Amino acid sequence: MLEVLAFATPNSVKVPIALEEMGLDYRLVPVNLRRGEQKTDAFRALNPGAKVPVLIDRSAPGGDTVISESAAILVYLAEKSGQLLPKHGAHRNKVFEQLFFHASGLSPAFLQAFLVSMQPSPPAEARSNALSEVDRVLGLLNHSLEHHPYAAGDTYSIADIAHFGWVWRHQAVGASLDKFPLVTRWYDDISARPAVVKAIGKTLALAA
Ligand SMILES: N[C@@H](CCC(=O)N[C@@H](CS)C(=O)NCC(=O)O)C(=O)O
Repeated sequence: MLEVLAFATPNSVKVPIALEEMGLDYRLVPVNLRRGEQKTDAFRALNPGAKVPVLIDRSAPGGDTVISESAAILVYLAEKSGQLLPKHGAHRNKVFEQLFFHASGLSPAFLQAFLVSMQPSPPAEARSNALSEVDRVLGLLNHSLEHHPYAAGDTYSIADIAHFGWVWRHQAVGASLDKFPLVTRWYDDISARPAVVKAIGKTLALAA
């Protein structure tokens, strides 16, 4: 059984989406960020960075495996299940390209816009700078989708799941997909996948 320490957040939702898509058994363990549970000694022992998600695999060969960083968790699960990450070739390289773009570009841009939007009276310039960076990364995703239906190629992969986690929260950060028709098509397509619907329901229930 896999355990996922998570809350109703964009980085968390990626993990149950992957697990539902892969058909792996798992248990969600809530870490209530509103109550600061990510800052407890017990949680920091699992992730000194004090952030969700964290995956614990108690059935890993060689003993318990604990992993943080959502993109690393997605790679771990893809390799464990043999799904959503090609084993060789150009498509695999493109999945990693998108995952690194996600971790270094798209995710920080959305996080910054989210943090600005949480301020009681965000300075107009900070808000506009944050949203223009979100538009830049969405433009890059839109550009990738001009060449193929999914972020890294012709088939759905963990790169799509990584991007989807944050794009799912575009309204909360004050962004719009209107200028990005291919991102809109991709987002609608992924939102309708049964595994995604199920994972979102379970993730939102963590904050209920
Ligand atoms: N790079 C990390 C970011 C994780 C992250 O920022 N998690 C947020 C929720 S989406 C969190 O735990 N925030 C709690 C805090 O900052 O105190 C990943 O991809 O997993």
